[in-house]
Amino acid sequence: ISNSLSDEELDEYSDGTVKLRNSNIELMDQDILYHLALGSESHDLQEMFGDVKFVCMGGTPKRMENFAHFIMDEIGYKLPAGTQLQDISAYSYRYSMYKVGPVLCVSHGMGTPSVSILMHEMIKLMYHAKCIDPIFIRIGTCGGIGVEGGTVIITEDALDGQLRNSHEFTILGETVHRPAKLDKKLARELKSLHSADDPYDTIIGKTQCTNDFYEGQGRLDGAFCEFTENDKMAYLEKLRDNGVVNIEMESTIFAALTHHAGIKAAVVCVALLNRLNGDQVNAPKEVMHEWQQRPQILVARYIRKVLTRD
Ligand code: R2B
Ligand code: URA
Repeated sequence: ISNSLSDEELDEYSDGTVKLRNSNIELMDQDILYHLALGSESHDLQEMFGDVKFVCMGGTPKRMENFAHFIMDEIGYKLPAGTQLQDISAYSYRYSMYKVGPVLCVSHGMGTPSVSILMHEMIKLMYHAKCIDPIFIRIGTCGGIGVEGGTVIITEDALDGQLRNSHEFTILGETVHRPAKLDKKLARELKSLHSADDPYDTIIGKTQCTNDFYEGQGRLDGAFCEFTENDKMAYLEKLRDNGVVNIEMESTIFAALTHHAGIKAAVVCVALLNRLNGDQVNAPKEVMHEWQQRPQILVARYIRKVLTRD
């Protein structure tokens, strides 16, 4: 496995474009981004994506399509006459991708493997397109720990199932850890965009990332459960005592791969429930829909701020 650039080199020589720590790619005649239904020879990636500044990702295709329409209004972007918003990756039948000027909205599916595949291809897309300083933001849902449903949570540190601030990879049969670091300044800036008028809290805290929704998050309501309610509560309280405010399923891989690529990133999730009160996600559909707009509203404020700043 060749790493063409060290961390220091990435910082020192950066002109803002994304460097790949893999010298194999530039030696290839073409690079097919299979799961995006794009390729470096079949498409003019620089022409299509060279102006991208923000890559927003979330679990479901519908949420990201909604976000694309929402951000279009928010930044006052007009699609070229006679065109409609299109799912650029429709023919991958895997992920969905919408482009609204400088904002790419991409669905990432659930859990580490799905996000990992997408991140490799999105980072390579940024490289082929020669994007300058793209920022990656995950807009997601989570379970709160001691935090009411509807609360917006910005991740300060992403922790794995064993509370390590890294993501564990298995590469050629070997265990490799990469730091799951997010941009602290970006997290603070996002938090500062909470408005006193927002009828909900926006907080910063640690996020635990698990490989499962049920047993992996200490739920009693999966198809299997071999621990007691007391075991579960003791565990969730231990998480809380360690500063963990929410649990989801993508933050460590998202943080580890963006950090490894030298890309600034943030994770903003809305809590669907307080896990100290239960396991079932049972808020009414309309309520949940409104909650899921909250991280989008915060991220839209950030994007507008940066676009008017530049
Ligand atoms: C939050 O919600 C999903 C599970 O319901 C998962 O993708 C996550 O991180
Ligand atoms: N997503 C998760 O991963 N966990 C929850 O409890 C809710 C949403």
